[in-house]
Amino acid sequence: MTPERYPSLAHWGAFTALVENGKVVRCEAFDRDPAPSPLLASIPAMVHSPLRVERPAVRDGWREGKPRTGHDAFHEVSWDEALDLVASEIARVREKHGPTGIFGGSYGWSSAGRVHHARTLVRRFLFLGGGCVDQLSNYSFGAAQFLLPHVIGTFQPVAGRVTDWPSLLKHTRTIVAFGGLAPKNAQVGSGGVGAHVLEQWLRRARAAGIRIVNVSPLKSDVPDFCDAEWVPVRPNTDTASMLGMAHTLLTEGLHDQDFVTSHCSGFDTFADYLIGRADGVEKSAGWAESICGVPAETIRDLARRSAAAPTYLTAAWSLQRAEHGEQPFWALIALAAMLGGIGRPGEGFGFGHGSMHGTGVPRVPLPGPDTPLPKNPASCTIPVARIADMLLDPGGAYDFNGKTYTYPDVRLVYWAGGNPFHHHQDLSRLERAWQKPETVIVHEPWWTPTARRADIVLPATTALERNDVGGSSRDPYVFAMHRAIAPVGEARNDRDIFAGLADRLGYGDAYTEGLDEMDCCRLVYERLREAAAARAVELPAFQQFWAEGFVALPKPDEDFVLFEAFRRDPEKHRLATPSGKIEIVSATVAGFGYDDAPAHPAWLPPQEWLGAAGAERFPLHLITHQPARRLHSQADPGPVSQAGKVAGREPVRLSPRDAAARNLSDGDLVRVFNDRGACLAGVVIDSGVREGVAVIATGAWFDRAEQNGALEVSGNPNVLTRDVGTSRLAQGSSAQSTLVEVERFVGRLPASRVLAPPAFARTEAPARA
Ligand SMILES: Nc1nc2c(c(=O)[nH]1)N[C@H]1C(S)=C(S)[C@@H](COP(=O)(O)OP(=O)(O)OC[C@H]3O[C@@H](n4cnc5c(=O)[nH]c(N)nc54)[C@H](O)[C@@H]3O)O[C@H]1N2
Ligand SMILES: Nc1nc2c(c(=O)[nH]1)N[C@H]1C(S)=C(S)[C@@H](COP(=O)(O)OP(=O)(O)OC[C@H]3O[C@@H](n4cnc5c(=O)[nH]c(N)nc54)[C@H](O)[C@@H]3O)O[C@H]1N2
Ligand SMILES: [Mo]
Repeated sequence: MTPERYPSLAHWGAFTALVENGKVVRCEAFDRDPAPSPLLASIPAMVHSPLRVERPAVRDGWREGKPRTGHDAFHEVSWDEALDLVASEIARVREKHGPTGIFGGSYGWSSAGRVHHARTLVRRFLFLGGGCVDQLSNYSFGAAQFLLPHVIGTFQPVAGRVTDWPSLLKHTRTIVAFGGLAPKNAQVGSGGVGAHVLEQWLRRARAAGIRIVNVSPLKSDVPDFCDAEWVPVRPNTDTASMLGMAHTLLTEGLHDQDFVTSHCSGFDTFADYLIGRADGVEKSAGWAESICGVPAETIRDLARRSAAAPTYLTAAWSLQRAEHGEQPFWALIALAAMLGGIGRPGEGFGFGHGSMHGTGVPRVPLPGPDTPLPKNPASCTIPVARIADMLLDPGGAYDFNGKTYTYPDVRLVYWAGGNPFHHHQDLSRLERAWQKPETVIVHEPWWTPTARRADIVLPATTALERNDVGGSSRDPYVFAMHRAIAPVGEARNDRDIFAGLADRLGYGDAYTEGLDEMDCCRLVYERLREAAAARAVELPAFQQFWAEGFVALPKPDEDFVLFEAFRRDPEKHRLATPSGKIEIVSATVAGFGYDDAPAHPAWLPPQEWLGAAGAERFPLHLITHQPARRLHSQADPGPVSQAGKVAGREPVRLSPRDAAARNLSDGDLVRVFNDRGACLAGVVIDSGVREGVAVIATGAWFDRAEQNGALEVSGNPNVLTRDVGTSRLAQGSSAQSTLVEVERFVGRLPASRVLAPPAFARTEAPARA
């Protein structure tokens, strides 16, 4: 029997789903993808997983106000019953507590298809129904998003266009990459990836003789074939290394005085800081060494080489997901300004070249396919990572980007398309906060840790069960996603679930606008087609696009160089900062008066780092980077992720010396702990890990043992991370500022329970495959 074939798309790649007897049997990578992601192999198993939520379910004990433990039993109900219940809960809370009684921020990536993008849909549903508390920004680059507008007038170089690879290849001699350039991360892009190209660009860079310097605690952040220089820096201390480089440039007269005068503001004050006029501390390379652990000679040498030949500076987003994460990004810009190459091909700075697919990939500047949101009448948002603070402290005040706000009093949490019990820091604290709302409603295809902590779980389809259009502004393809199979169990599309609820609440027509699924696909595509036409790019009609399964955008005519126009004419092309220039010193930021975000880039030690007082108890700096074998927590139970487990748990990477000091060998089961919590992990000894550093990827499904105290048994590092904002300026997530200790696990091994569905009381005999 020949399988049926359906084009589709995931955040980690485009593919054709092969279907036999109504089941997805295989995913064949898009034939124009030069380096398809191995993650495609997890899709069939996940679509037909026993962990699928098959019917609407209500948590036992919800009505009695019993705590949400993650191990509660559920009873299944009919769709009618579930929708009536949800609609009446929303109506009740809205009536009694107003729109800010409902939390609908619902952060998370969910699907690549933009018609069925769950987070967009839940906010559309709640906004049209009167509003809700929303979440601002993201976990990815929250610090940068609110700092960079003060410095360069935009945060575009983080999320949007930076100098592209063809330009770098022609002009750059050295790339200094803080946090590396990791193809593991470029596997994914929000909205999907047509062609995985980072590895190609890195190979071309190598062939062009470009030296790559990997300033990172982890050697593998740049692939071996690049033959990069590895500068193993202490985590969270990059600012010090950059200041040390800046000091070298200044004191050796290697900086571009003309550029900092003509294109920047505040350089003299910063120079005073570098030579210690303000605080009596010279930020010399020797000073930097004592903080970041990189030899002073290496720092000086890097500075001199950067000044001697065209050098491009880039930093991974991870650097700013740390306490005071604003500082390394600001320091990088100051350093690039002193080198004087901003706006010149092959020089200047960028961010995230190895953080996400598409950074530096040439593409015509068109938006990706998207569905615009209506206005939120509640006009109440919190910085995304302040969710636990909000739930724990209703009415409490907090500072954010120059203003003071109060947290709303949330009674109902509505989550669709994200997994906070994966993504948030200090999950024990979130568990406490999560007991506060009266009702938690979650849409999920799978029984994730978050679904298990909901009161009402509504089963959502996966992308392969519906028609959609996917793509992103960072990839040169747009994809048709064809419905390949019937919904699994009684799963419904998020859009249809909300339509059913809006109907019950009296605004069904406003929600759907009378459009069906295919109308929406056509609309998303047509919007893109119009935007393209406005730039003289002609895209085929919808019919043809849908039949062919994808459309390729043309290559741009010219290389893109960030800030080229500003460099050419800083008067005519002023930046959107108060001075119109690059603000090495920001009077606006200074005016906020925050001790954790001063007027210019500065070394501010985080609470937890290897130089902290008291670091003896927890002597390892924990890095929780993005997982190579999955997207966040998605498909953790799938075969690709499970094949990477060690001793059945998420691996923890340690340097040979740190492993030996604890008498640990490869494959040992360990307990990773600090005062906030503990999780199990399996040891991998890696000589490419800096001493004093432990690395656990994020995303193992959070699973709390009932015995053994608060032990987390899968290896979810967010039981260890600290839940504080990066600073009062940006309030970003600071997951990377965490100290831990590691010891051999002794005692009875708690079973993992999260890989089987929760206990059920079914309303009728189930037909669970
Ligand atoms: N310690 C630490 N923590 C981190 C980070 C870190 O570096 N360190 N990184 C942070 C970052 S940058 C991010 S972006 C976040 C990611 O956090 P999330 O985006 O919350 O992570 P995902 O696992 O992708 O969660 C998406 C959820 O949506 C569900 N889903 C998929 N498709 C659909 C659908 O069609 N409908 C519905 N209703 N649901 C669907 C999936 O099953 C999954 O549970 O994590 C953050 N957490
Ligand atoms: N395969 C896969 N790819 C992904 C994702 C995924 O879940 N899976 N998630 C995507 C998402 S949502 C995001 S936001 C991006 C995030 O992109 P990044 O933030 O770039 O990703 P990370 O893997 O957290 O960090 C990259 C590397 O930075 C290094 N690093 C950590 N702390 C420091 C530090 O203080 N100093 C220096 N110099 N280096 C440090 C670590 O060794 C780490 O491997 O990744 C995206 N890519
Ligand atoms: Mo992210």
